[in-house]
Order: sequence, then structure tokens, then C-alpha cells
Amino acid sequence: MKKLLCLAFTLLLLLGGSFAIAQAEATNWYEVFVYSYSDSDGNGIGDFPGLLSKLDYIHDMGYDGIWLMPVMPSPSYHKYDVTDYKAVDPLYGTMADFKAVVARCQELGIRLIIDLPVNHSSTRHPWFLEAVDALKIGRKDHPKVGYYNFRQEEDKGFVQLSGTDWYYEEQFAGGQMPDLNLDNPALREEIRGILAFWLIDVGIDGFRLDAVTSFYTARDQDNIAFLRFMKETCQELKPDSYLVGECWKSLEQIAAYYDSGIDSFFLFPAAQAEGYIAASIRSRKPAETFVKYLNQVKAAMPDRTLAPFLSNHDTGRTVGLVQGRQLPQRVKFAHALLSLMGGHSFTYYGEEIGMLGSGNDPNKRLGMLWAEDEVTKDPPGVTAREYPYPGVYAQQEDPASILNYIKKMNHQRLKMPLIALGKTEVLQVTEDVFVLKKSLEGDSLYIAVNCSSKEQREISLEGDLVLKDVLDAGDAASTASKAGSSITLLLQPYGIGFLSP
Ligand SMILES: [Ca+2]
Ligand SMILES: [Ca+2]
Repeated sequence: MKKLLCLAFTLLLLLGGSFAIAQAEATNWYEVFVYSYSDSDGNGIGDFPGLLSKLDYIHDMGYDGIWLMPVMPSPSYHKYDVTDYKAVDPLYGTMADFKAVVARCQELGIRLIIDLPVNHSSTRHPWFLEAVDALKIGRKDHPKVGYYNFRQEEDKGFVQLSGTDWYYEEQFAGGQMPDLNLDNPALREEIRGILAFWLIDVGIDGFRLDAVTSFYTARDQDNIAFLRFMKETCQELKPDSYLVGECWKSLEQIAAYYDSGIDSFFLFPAAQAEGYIAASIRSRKPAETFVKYLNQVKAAMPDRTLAPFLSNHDTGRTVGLVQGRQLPQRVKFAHALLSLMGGHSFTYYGEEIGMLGSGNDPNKRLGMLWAEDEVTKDPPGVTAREYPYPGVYAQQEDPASILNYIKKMNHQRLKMPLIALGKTEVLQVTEDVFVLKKSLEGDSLYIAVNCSSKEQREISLEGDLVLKDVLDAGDAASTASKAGSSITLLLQPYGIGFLSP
């Protein structure tokens, strides 16, 4: 029996061999703000048990990775200023509640990463409080003073410590987030301990690294060196851990940061209103425009694992980017273009139901709309609150909803890993049609896309190809017919066909 099992396992390994890498990494990531996701105890604020109750939904939607915005104790609602790097905020629940989320993610095959803001701490972190107390009594050699960037002269980005002639670095306006001195050896040891705590003791799969270009202000090479330390440390602690960095910069700068060895960096140039995806959709030559951007990305970083996204907690949401209030098909197609960029795509919670968010930050972090009577309370400071499309439960019942489109798209990415992980080549492009070939280890997938919002398009491809699936934004289905050695697709407006040899 043991031998048989062993043989079956070997066969599985052999069969699965060509996608061994694909299965180990998540490609469909979902960003969750716990505060605004799901409330379990009726206080109106999202929490870990609430998130736990929605993990089956996330899994069912075809997401195989989750990024949680900061979960560590913090005085702010967004929690990007941490007071304890080895605990969870009691507002969200206990560590046991968090570990239940970790365990269920593991059962569902979902990779879980958390936000790690180590550019700065909270002013209320004990390290900072100890440092301040020490400086107030003239003890500038106190070990915790070395954890921060204190100096005695005024400078841009420095805030005066009240009652002293000392200033501390604070690069984010507000004075509540003092910059950590990442060169300090004792602090580096603390950080190693923090990474070990989460990866080993708690059992998560990695981190989203916040504000990586601010580690050392205007010193890219030092930032890259610190990121290399982070990657090497995580690798040592947990070889298959995953790190994704927030490098909110140009394509060329992002490409340079990949030299740190960090797995991925968010592809900011693809996101937001002026980004590749929204700009392509608004263009009069959408296919040409999108392909031009794909080629730019490929030229800048031919062998990197991309992390494209449309929107996140700091940006406007997709509905606003593509004037999608009245045009759900545009919202759907924006997500399809995101999916076709390749790599690990990141989708902000609520995008799958076409939530809206723009203006000040809290507006971009509204409660997830499950139903009219199931939504968390607004984060503090919200000035605009509008949900242009129905909630999750209503959209689940509607085959034409944005939610069901994204669900189908996510599952296509899981079934056809080449969409995310294949090397991309452009085979054809006209003003509003393009064909991509994605290849990996001898396998290939052809993807034909009609970027026209109104017209059907016919596309012929040579070779013995079979239509595997279609993705349509409207009611009519795209089709294919074979004639001799070629196949002709009839693609509906915004229709996509997937073919393989
Ligand atoms: Ca709650
Ligand atoms: Ca810094």
C-alpha cells in the first residue's frame, strides 16, 4: 500500500511537473482592510472572526492570496503607525483569532501576507517613548535613541521634540510616524525577530513592505540594500515566503528595485486614472495603446514577476478610473486587461462589486458592501459615500454582474496558469484587437482580445488551435469556427478568447 501511494505521488509530481512553480505561488491576490471588511461582534468595525467567516467567499471567488493591511496594534484606524510589531490590534481580535484565519487560509490553499511598515513606527511605540524620555534627561547614548533619526538642527522632514532642542525625522506629514534608523544593528536584530515571529511562530507566508523608497530618503541604493537584507532574512527563515514592495515610482525605478531580490513590486504605472490600463481603455486605439505599454514593461524588466493592480487603499477605485458608473462592461474589461498583464495581480476588496472611492483616504476605504444591512461603519473622516452597484449577495445571484465576471476571470487564471505566468509575446495588433501568445516550459496559450466597446471583431489564427474558453463582458458569447489549418474567432465587444494547440 505504501509503495502504491508512493508511486501515485511520484506520478502526480511528474504530471504536475510543468507547473510546479505555478502551484507554489499565488497569482490572484486580494487586498483586505480588516477594519472595513466584515464585523462579527456588532460594534460596526471589521475583525478577524468576520474575515474568517468570509474566507470561503474569497476562495470561491478564485483568489489564492490575501494581503492584509496592517493588523498590528496602532492608535490610527488605518494602522500604518505601529506600537507593537509582535501583536495584533485588539480592535480586530486576539492572536488566537488571527491564528484561526491563518489556519483556515492554509486549509483553503490561500497564501496570506500582512503589511509591514518598518520605515517608521508610531510616536507611541515604547522604543520611541524610551528614546524621548532619555533625550529629555540628556541621555543621548541610550540604546533606543539610536533606533530613530534624531538630530539637533532643524531640517526638512524633521519635527521638534517638544520641550527639547532635539528634532526627529518624520517624512509623512503629521508628526505621528517617526522614521526608524534602519542602519542601527540592534534595530536590525529587532526586525529579524519580527520577521521570525510572523513567518515561523504565527505561520504567515510573507509581507507587503510599505514605503520602501522612504527607508533612506532619496537614497535608492541604500533602500535596495536594506530590501536585500529583508529578502535574505525571510528566505533563511522560510524559503518559500513571498515579499511584495510598495515602490511608488516610475517603471525604470521599479525595475532597478527588483535587483534587491524582492519577489515583486507593485506596478504603479499600470494603476490609477493615468495608468496603462485606464489610459488604454479611454484611448481611441485601445489595443495599440495597451500593447505599447506591455512592450515597455517587457523591455524594462523582461524576467521579473510583475505585480500589476488597478487600485488600492491609497488610490481611486476602478469605477472612477474608467467612468464606469453607468458602464459596468468597462469596469469588467479593466480587470481583464489587468489579468492579461501577467504576474501576480492584486485586487483591492470591493473592486469585484464595482465599489467607488475617491478624494480623501477614508473615502477609498469604505465598508465592504455585502448587503444594505451588512456593511461595517465608515472609517473616520469619510466625506463621500456612494455604492454605484449592488452588494455581494445580490451580485452573486446575477450572472451578468461584475462579481461573476471577475470570478470567472480569476478561475480562468487558476485553470490556465500561463495567463499569469507565461512569457508574453504580441502576435497581432490593430487599433482595437490584439493577440498575445503566452509560453512557459513548452506549453503555450493564445489570447485574442477585442478592445472595442461596440463592434464585433473577427480574428483568424493559423495553426491547429482549439478554443479553450471565452470571457465576455456582455450577454452575447464569443465563438470560434475551424476551417482547414486556421481558426476564426468572432469576438463580441470586449470579448476575449483563449486558445491552445
Ligand atoms: Ca467588530
Ligand atoms: Ca525613512
